[in-house]
Amino acid sequence: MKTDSKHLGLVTKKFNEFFLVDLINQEKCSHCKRFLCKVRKSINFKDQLIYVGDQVVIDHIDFRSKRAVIISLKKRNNLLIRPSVANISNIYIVCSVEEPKLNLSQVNKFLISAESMGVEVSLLLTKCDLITDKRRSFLLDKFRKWGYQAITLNLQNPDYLKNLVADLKQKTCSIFMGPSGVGKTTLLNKIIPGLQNDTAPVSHKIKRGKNTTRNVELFSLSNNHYIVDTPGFNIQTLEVDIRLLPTLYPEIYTQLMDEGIRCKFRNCLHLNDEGCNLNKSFERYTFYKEMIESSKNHYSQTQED
Ligand SMILES: Nc1nc2c(ncn2[C@@H]2O[C@H](COP(=O)(O)OP(=O)(O)O)[C@@H](O)[C@H]2O)c(=O)[nH]1
Ligand SMILES: [Mg+2]
Ligand SMILES: [Zn+2]
Repeated sequence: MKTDSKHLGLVTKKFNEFFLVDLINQEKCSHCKRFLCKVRKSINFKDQLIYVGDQVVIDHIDFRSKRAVIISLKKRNNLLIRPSVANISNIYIVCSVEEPKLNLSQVNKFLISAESMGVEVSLLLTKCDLITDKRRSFLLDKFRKWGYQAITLNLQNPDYLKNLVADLKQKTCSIFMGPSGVGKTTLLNKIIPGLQNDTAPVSHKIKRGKNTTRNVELFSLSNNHYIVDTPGFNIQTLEVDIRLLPTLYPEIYTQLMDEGIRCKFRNCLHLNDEGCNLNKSFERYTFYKEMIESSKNHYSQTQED
């Protein structure tokens, strides 16, 4: 039962030379539209690799054995490195309010690294069952000032998930990123019907989670809505061009764009007061300055090497 009609597909998983590809725009259950594919041998993708999240054209579809052949690769919108995923529509930075404790400098780094991808960024605060309502309101207010309408989660109370699921259904390919142990995989297991990925308790000794999520995979929430889980990792150094940093902080770019604030120098890094008109009385300004300084050091070190 082979057909030679070509179909557009989405790569949801890859292992060795095989790819799992879902047909796109098909109102079928995920089982019926998922095919095991190889790349046609005669095709030369100009040394381009195919990543999870890529759109491909498949042919020689065999509906019985659920096999097909990838014959071409579509142009991608973006490619995230570590983990390698193509065409993400938005990033959720996931951080727990306790266990592991909220680390504001780390949240800042994750947000900035996500903003540098040029896609929509949202903030999810997990484990809100471990804090009081007062503390939760305090945190919501803090992150509102950072420019983010955080979504708070409490997995003891499933009502909290509704907002998130509604949000996810507005997006095509979301990715959960954040430190390990904050509950990303637990969340995914609750959201995706039938999913039972391994989760790991936070080690009480080191108060950090174990990395249990390894391979990148797109999970289907519903037709044409996918989510990616990532292994937790900590961002040590951030490799972002310092000239771009002001465009990655909502507190700064809204002043420059919406309020039309102009500094004397066109490429002002907003570090000194002379000629700089930016209002610097916002909480993350210290982080911003530290980031510029450390990037400068990093830059001068690599210049000397
Ligand atoms: N108290 C509490 N614990 C949670 C919650 N969500 C996840 N956990 C626990 O946090 C630990 C780490 O979860 P996991 O999903 O593996 O984190 P990941 O590394 O971010 O994928 C597990 O022991 C979970 O049971 C929550 O909302 N509240
Ligand atoms: Mg995990
Ligand atoms: Zn300035």
